[in-house]
Amino acid sequence: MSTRCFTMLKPGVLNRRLVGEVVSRLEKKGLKLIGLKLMNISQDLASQHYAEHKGKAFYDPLLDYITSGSVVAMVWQGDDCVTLVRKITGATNPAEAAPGTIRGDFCCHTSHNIIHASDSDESAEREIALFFKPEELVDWEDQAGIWY
Ligand code: FUP
Repeated sequence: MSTRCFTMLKPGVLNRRLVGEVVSRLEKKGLKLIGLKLMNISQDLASQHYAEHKGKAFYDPLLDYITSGSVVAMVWQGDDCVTLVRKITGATNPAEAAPGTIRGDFCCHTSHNIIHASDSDESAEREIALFFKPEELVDWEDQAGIWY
């Protein structure tokens, strides 16, 4: 069943010129990009996005980091989209992320693990609603989709 996944390239990815590399990996898999924007995250949005981590030791540094620079917010669509995106993303801790995954290839520390990806269909819909207006998503006609 076609579902959606929210992903976000965290601060530093634009600076490192890695946006195209990461987008390319998700595109080449066959996922469909239906939302994309550069933005700066407010404290309010950051605290809503990471609400489940409030109170944990890494919460304040996480909010400081995620609001420290511009990010690239994206929505991807496809069959089993969350599962596929998280496979390509790799484990939360870059030391455990397999080589060939985004986190396995491009970062060293959990606190700067370069990409966020929703962890369930429910989280995806919650996060998409936080970051995108409905009219910012474009479900374009996909003639090539059948080949993936
Ligand atoms: P993930 O779903 O893989 O992004 O992982 P989590 O939701 O568990 O964590 C969200 C973010 O919190 C991580 F991307 C990085 C940060 N984090 C830490 O900095 N330290 C930790 O021990 C765990 C998470």
